[in-house]
Amino acid sequence: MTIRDRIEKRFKRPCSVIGLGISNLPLIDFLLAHGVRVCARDRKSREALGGIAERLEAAGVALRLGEDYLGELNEPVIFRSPGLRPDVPELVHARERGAEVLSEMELFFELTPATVIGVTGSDGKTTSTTLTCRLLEAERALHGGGRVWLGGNIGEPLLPHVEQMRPEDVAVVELSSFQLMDMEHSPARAAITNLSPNHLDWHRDMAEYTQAKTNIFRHAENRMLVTNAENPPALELARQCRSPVTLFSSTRQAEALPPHTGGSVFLRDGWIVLAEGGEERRVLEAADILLPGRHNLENYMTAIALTWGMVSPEAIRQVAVSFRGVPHRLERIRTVRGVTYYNSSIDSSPSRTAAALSALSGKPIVICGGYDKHIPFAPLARALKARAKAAVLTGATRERIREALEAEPGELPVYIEPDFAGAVELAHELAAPGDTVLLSPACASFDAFRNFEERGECFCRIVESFPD
Ligand code: UMA
Repeated sequence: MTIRDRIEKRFKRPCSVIGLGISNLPLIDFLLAHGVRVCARDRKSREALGGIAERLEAAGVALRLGEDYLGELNEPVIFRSPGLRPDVPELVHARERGAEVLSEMELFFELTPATVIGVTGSDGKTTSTTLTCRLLEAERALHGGGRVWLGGNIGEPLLPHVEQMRPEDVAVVELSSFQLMDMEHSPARAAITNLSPNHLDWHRDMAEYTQAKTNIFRHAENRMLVTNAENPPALELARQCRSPVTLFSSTRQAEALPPHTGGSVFLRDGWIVLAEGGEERRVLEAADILLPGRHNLENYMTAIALTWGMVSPEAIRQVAVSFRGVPHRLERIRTVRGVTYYNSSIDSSPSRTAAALSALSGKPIVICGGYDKHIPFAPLARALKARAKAAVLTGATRERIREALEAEPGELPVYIEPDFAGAVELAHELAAPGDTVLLSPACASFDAFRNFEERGECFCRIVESFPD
């Protein structure tokens, strides 16, 4: 049966899609393209959605927006956005009356013929996910094989591509606790990078957050789990896993690891070694890894364990010597005269800028602004007031962000420079040794660039041109 037949059979009646963000807008397009009728819901008003409501209406979607967006939730199938808690009373009632509640990610798992590799954890999941993808791509370039797809919480929904996927392909997905919380599928190969308190504004407590992560290995498709032997909460969780568990450690060797059912990845004589079934294999010389720090060594261990048997040491080394980090996402460009520059051009919404600010230690000078999506900037103003040293505002939204900053209590030096290159130069002039300059626009780039990559590359070029 083709995917089209499966969709037509499964979704005969209208579906509800709750939350009109990165995950669900492509989901709605996918459902519409397959003839499914959709009721789209979001707590935001029509105005706050900035053009999305009109586009959906024109495509024949029924809308329910604002305060009562969960009213009359009568559809038999309901898609939940990651940000919406699965236990809000309306969803609980819907389940009680027999409705099925699922997500874009679950439908992807259900439909994809590709082998799925999934990564979750409190830290390092984006780098580990990206590395896993890079290792598989390097192997494919060297020795052939199926296509490699990268997506999930990393920001790229994969469902729209599912019809192009083949059984020989591999899909590498980053999974958040929000996505995992009620998931009834698991990836074939799974990793939990580590566990530490996170998202406790959304999860009830640490126990709920931790328990959500178990869905990455709990369901029938799972064949292996990889986790960090040096992280007691992750190790504890791995005890619940029925598939073989591979442990990695950047401080202990195989002999010293706690008993476990799968392989071991560790350091011996400066090499990353994988031991399995009584055999040891040197995989990569740690000194070859371009990315700095122990946490990146652990990210490599995660990716190596996840792709074991799928990639050659040659492919791993190629990636190690060339991979400089996830481009445009908190990408450290250079330190010049004591000032460190980060490119996070991918941050095209206030929430992404807030996340970037909370990931950096210290208070950076932030370059913000760009294309106007007519979204509210109060959350951005709050994040900047709490975590920035100064803001340099540029692009089409500069005045709107300035107004939002003026309305927010607290002090923050604000500079306006309409031209993007001028804004980068200005941040450079303002910075003193020890400072950090962060490009995190909180807006899309279309006012001045073709896409966020072009904007990030422009930033990097200017930063590279600053004299030592
Ligand atoms: N909404 C409601 N009611 C709610 C919650 C949300 O109506 O109770 C609406 C919002 O008004 C908004 C829409 O739903 O219009 C947004 O949906 P969302 O917050 O569920 O997020 P998406 O835009 O779909 O993006 C999500 C992830 N965001 C969250 O989990 C909060 C993105 O991860 C992810 O890239 C994307 O799906 C694709 O899979 C972001 C993130 O911060 C980057 N993730 C957290 C993290 O990594 O730590 C979990």
